[in-house]
Amino acid sequence: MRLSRYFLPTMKETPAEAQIASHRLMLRAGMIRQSSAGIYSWLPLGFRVLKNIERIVREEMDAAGAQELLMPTIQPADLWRESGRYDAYGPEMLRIRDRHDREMLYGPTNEDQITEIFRDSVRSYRDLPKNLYHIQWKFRDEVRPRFGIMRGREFYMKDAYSFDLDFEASKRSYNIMFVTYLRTFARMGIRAIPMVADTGPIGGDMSHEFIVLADTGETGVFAEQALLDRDPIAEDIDLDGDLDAVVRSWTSRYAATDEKHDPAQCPVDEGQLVQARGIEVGQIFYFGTTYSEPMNCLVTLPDGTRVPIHGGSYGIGVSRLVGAIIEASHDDAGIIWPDAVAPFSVGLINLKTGSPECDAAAEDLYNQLNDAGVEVLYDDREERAGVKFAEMDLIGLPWQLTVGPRGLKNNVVELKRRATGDSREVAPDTALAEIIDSAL
Ligand code: 5CA
Repeated sequence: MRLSRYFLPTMKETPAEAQIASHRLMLRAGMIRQSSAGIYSWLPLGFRVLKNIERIVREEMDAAGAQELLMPTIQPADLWRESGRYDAYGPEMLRIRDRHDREMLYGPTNEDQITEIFRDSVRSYRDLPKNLYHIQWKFRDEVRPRFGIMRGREFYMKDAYSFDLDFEASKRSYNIMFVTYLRTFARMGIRAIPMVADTGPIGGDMSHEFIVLADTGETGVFAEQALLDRDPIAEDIDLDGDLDAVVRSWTSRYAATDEKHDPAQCPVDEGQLVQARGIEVGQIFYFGTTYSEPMNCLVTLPDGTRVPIHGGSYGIGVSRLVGAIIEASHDDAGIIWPDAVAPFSVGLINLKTGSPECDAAAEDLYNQLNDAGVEVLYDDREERAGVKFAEMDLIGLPWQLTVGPRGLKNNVVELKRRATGDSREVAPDTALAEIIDSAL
């Protein structure tokens, strides 16, 4: 993509309304624009990151055996009356009436809807287990929407729903999601720590939140250092294996939000206990028959008896993750994207657009990167070098490749890694090989 043609409305000034780094940087980097309180448009650069995160979530859900579907954003109120939580949900639910005066709502979550779908289509215990998920916009009329897309009113969520015969089977579905979440977040270049959680309006009696450490997080957390040292990708867990043991190896270590932390009860030595702040990027719930009983979601057993299924639900804040990743990964100059979610892998800077040598060398690199399938944003604008460098640092692409007249005389370009700031002068071919090797 050529920057001269790209829609990237960056801002030099720090927007006054933004209180935390990710909100400031997303506005300044031209990723989002506010429409009304807690509701945002996703501009091209932000949308690319959102889609990258969504892709990783989808790949991991599919690998875990879950199946994707798509449910509507608007739901009938009667569905929520059937499950018994229409009134209980309170003012966070956006309630609307259609032209026939029918009561509708903009879905804050979809347990009721998926239970109806399942009930109407599934008869036998042989149809179990199933895990169905979708990635869809949600609306919650939060009292205080804040921090940009981090606590929005409209937000993008992956929500999955499991259906099992009994508690034991449901626990297995829960465990699969537990380890899948650890992998999913690690693939995005962040560490999320599972912590015991309250179930709130979703209901049920077992729940974990997955929390990413960041100074600006809304939640205070305490966690054993050993949890931060683990690498879920390297562990390469077999989803058909003994997941109880894997989950226990996480949950037996101390990790608690400040609401649940009790210094008197904490078994960890001070030297091993990390006190930090964190952002909840996912939450999983086991709620048993909370929905299947009132909604009559039953399956028939071999002996002919009909029993309510056991359910769980599993959310990931896809849009919140964009902010959470920035909170966990930025510096004074701007965002530092982890490779896996970066909107482009490389920012190619032409220091002297209009000079035949620089244009030819930069165009050649641009074409070769594109041909190799590397996503590259090419700053071909007639701008000052300082402006180009500052904007590249702001938008935080993993690699910066700079072509300038002085370097070209010696057949070198500058290759910089955004995360470390390390920069080297290398031959264009060497730079290409290194980028292609790391990006693909
Ligand atoms: N139905 C369950 C799981 S499928 C559910 O709704 N869980 S939740 O309430 O915990 O939301 C799931 C995830 O969505 C949260 O972990 C959080 O990352 C994200 N989320 C929740 N509320 C907001 C919000 N107002 N703005 C942005 N993301 C949010």
